[in-house]
Amino acid sequence: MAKTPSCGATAALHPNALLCLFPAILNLASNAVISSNATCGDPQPEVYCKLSDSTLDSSSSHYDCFTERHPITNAIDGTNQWWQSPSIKNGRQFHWVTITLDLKQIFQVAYIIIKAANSPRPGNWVLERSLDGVTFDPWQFYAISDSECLIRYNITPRLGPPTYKSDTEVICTSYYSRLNPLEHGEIHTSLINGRPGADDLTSDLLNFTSARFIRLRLQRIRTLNADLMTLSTHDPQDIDPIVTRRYYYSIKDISVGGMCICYGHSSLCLCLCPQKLQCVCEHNTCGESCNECCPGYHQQPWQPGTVSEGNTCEKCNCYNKAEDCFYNQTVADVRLSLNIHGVRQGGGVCVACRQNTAGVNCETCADGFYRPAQVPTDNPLGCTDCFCFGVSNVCESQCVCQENVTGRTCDRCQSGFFGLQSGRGCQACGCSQWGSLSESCDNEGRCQCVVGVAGDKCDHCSHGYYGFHGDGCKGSHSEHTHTHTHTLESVCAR
Ligand SMILES: [Ca+2]
Repeated sequence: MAKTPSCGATAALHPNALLCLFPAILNLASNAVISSNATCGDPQPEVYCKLSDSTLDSSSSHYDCFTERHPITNAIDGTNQWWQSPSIKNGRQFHWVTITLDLKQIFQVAYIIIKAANSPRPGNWVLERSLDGVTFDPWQFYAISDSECLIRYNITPRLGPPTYKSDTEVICTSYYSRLNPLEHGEIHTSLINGRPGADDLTSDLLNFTSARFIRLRLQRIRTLNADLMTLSTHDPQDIDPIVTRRYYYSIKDISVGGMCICYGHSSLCLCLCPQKLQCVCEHNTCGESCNECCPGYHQQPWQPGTVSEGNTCEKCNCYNKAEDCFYNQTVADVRLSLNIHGVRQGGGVCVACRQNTAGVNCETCADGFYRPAQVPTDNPLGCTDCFCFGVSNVCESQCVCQENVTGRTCDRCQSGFFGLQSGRGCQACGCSQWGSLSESCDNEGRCQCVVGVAGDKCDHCSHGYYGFHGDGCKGSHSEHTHTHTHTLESVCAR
């Protein structure tokens, strides 16, 4: 019964392949919290008889639920002590008893084995499961007869030993509600084995078998056929108690075979004591259930391990400049991300690139930084500050300067400009084309004038010179003894 999904077995046959992993199956009931809404002897002492004691005369054996208690915890204590419900001598309502197990976290349940004690197995009942303890879904129906499956549960009975046509089929069976044996009968319910997805766990089957709460809703005690008519037509309290004291439920053991949900990425489920079990994740997966890729391993999207694929999470290529990354489908579609083999495959985007790096793979430099030629992408020094002057914050070894600004760091004006100011760039020198030695000027905007020319912009004759023109000013002449200077315009006007 306790069979790990064959994925694990297949992995053993192919030790070199990266295949899925499954942890061992544990008895989850032994750590569960169990409760029932009715127990023999609670609140007052109660006498009962056993169906297996064949004679019905008053000298047959009597027992009581006082000297020996039968609390529901006996059903998971690992001993032969048992839980017992009140007999229907106390009333018809004791056909309906509910037992609930809280596994305290969500597990994948592979099978459930229930062992009766001193009574036949329950007749009609529903095995249910829940993730939240509020909404319960049926796992399987059990009925005294095949016709009861239709009458009580509106389900076509599955004849013979239970079989399953789909991963999520909920069947009704009378196989485990038979009268014999009168004591110590067993109910074996398989939730994985025998279903189509058992060999390579499907998500449907994983969802179907996931549970934190398990509920047994017992709805009808199995009776001798001879008593059936009497019991169905009379109130039990009007029937001879020798008959009704024999009808109750008893369970000496409930085993819940299951495992941590690790999505095929763990072969070990460890106790994080006191009370929690957790997967020891492999394949670079993280999370309580190995349900996500570890930080830095998001080059491909997370997937559960399968028989054919381990689906190991793949490391992002961040050139050792980032610890984490995330997966982006668009980045994958347009092939922007390099994997660790330098191939554009996957959608890993590095997060918080260090050392002034940037980009999907931390392969470029952040604004204001550059990588000198010959320095490799994974160099531990990362990128170098551009030290650009002014507003420009972009460089590729050479800063990208504002207009009229030059220098690797944009720290000086281009020829013909002066007065570099951060954010404003440089002003034109405005040197006169005819009166200047060059187009450049000093930091105050003063141009270098040819002989005989003066002014910050070299645009008029100096004292003693006249006739400002294309070749400068002429020397002093007697007829030009005036002392004032001539502007270019006044000269041209002569
Ligand atoms: Ca027990």
